[in-house]
Formats: sequence, C-alpha cells, structure tokens
Amino acid sequence: MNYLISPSLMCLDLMKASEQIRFFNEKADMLHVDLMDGHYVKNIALSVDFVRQIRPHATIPIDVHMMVTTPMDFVDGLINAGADSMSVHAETISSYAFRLINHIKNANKKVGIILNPATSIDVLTPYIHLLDKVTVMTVDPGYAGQPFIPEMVEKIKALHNTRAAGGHKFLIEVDGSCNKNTYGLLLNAGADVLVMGSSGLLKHGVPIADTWEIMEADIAKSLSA
Ligand code: S6P
Ligand code: MG
Repeated sequence: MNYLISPSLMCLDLMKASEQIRFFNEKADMLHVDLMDGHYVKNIALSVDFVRQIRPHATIPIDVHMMVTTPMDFVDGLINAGADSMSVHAETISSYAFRLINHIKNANKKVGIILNPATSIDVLTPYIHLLDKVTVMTVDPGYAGQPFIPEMVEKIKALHNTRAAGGHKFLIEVDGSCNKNTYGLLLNAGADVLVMGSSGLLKHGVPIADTWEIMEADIAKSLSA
C-alpha cells in the first residue's frame, strides 16, 4: 500500500531543527507547517516567517495547515514565503471559499480543506472538484499529543467513497495521533498522507533516524496484520 509521510514541524526538536529537516528532505514526502493565530485555536505555533526561513533548506514541498480565523490575511504572505500548498479549515472560509481557493490556485499553489472532527464531509460538496487535498483531523486542532478520536475512521472511509464516486483526485490526509495504534486503521480506511507528530515520530531525545525506522516497521506490521 502506498502512503506519504508529512512530519509535523511544530514537533521538531528545536535544538536539532536543521539536522531533522535535512533528514526529512531525504526520507519524507512533504513538510507539515502548523500556522496558529492564538484565536482560531488557543495556541500559537509556526509562522509565515518560519516558512520563509526553512524555504531555502527544504527540497520537498512545504505544506501549511492554517489554523487561523481569517486565512485570507495570511495567504499572500505564505505564497511570497514560498509555501507549496495551503490548507484551510472549512469553517473559516464560508463567506469567501471560491475567492480563496481560486486565489491559491491562480498562484500555482496547491489547495486543501481541513475538516475538524465535528465537521461533516458534506461541507466539501460545492468545491470538492477544486481540491488537491482533504485533511481529516483525528484530534481537535490546536495541540500535539492529544488522544485519537476513533469516530474519524468511518469519516475517512466515507471520504474515500465520495472521492471514488465523484472521480476526484484529491489526496486524503490524516492529522493527529498517527502512531502504531492507528496506522492500520487509517491506511486501511483510505488515508494517503499521514501527518507525523509527537506520538509516532518526533520524540525528543531519540535520534530521528531511529524513530523513523520504528515508524516504518510499525506501519509495515500494522498493514500485514
Ligand atoms: C494539531 C496539529 C497537528 C499536530 C500533530 C501532532 O493541531 O494540526 O499537526 O502537530 O497532530 O501529531 P501527534 O502525534 O502529536 O498527535
Ligand atoms: Mg496540523
């Protein structure tokens, strides 16, 4: 089974950030950057300037997860900073969804929609044909290290079926608590991209090459079970 790995950079070990990003350039498929404004979620994480700083050092796509109340205020900054793709929470764009999606696409960037655990996949219907990626949050957004919400497995399956029925091409991504307890459930349900954070990959104090090897072995084991 094919899958893509997107390490969540808010979980980097900051004292080893450059070493870990160089490692991901060789091993991972994209870099997941959590942008938080302290308003949409009650936490503050990475920034437009963080994207600008890592851009010259990243050789794989930089994918930004925008946990902000007004995404339109940040999109041009991210485009200029060199982000390759941007995903926004469906609830934050209802008054300007098409303007925002088309603005990102017209800049030749990829666009995704993020669904909170409490948000139905039905919200995607008007613009589903325009999307490059849909992310199912398997934790409420805002923090790393939260418990997995098992109800999301059926949602991933439903999204997978909707994609097939409509002939769509978007990737299905999962963000939150991707680890040895959930890999099999998520990938068998239809996930293409795993966002890897504190529970499955970024363990401070353990060399990244070691945790990567463990992650790969755990995924292989859960797929063969
Ligand atoms: C959460 C954020 C995520 C976390 C990731 C961490 O709001 O969007 O990207 O960084 O969930 O993974 P874990 O394994 O700590 O849950
Ligand atoms: Mg995220």
